[in-house]
Amino acid sequence: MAIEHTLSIIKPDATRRNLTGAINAKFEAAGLRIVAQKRIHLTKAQAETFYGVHKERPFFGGLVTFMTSGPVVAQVLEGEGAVAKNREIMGATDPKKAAAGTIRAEFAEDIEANSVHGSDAADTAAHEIAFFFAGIEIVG
Ligand code: RTP
Ligand code: MG
Repeated sequence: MAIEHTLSIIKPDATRRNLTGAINAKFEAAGLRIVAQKRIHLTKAQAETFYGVHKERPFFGGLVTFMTSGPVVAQVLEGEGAVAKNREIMGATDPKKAAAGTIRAEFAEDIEANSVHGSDAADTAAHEIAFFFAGIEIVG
């Protein structure tokens, strides 16, 4: 399988509980390399743009409020089949449905405050990485 890059975000519920290292340990144990990383506090406009695909969904307003409620850690993960592998390590959106051992099963508070974001396909990964990082910041 090809080496891919995917965009990951450690969400405000997880940064607040000091879980950045524990989550990164899971990525690294699974063979994903963190090739870029930065801690930022998203503005409302930035969160609305990033999650624009969901703007008609009933949870959009709550999601934007949550994603701007504290700092996030945006990161680029590199590895074989990184997009699908990261989604597997994250687990289902709703932590009640997430498989044992996944990040969301272990750390998420609920379906909204679910600790991590991960790109869902190669094309969205490229778009989402470019939203947060310049090429010069990605060091494999
Ligand atoms: P993500 O985009 O953050 O990686 O999560 P995902 O693909 O598993 O879930 P998605 O359907 O794309 O939803 C994006 C984020 O919106 C919040 N959400 N809240 N209250 C709700 O019913 C609800 N549903 C989704 C979650 O933070 C979810 O990760
Ligand atoms: Mg999604």
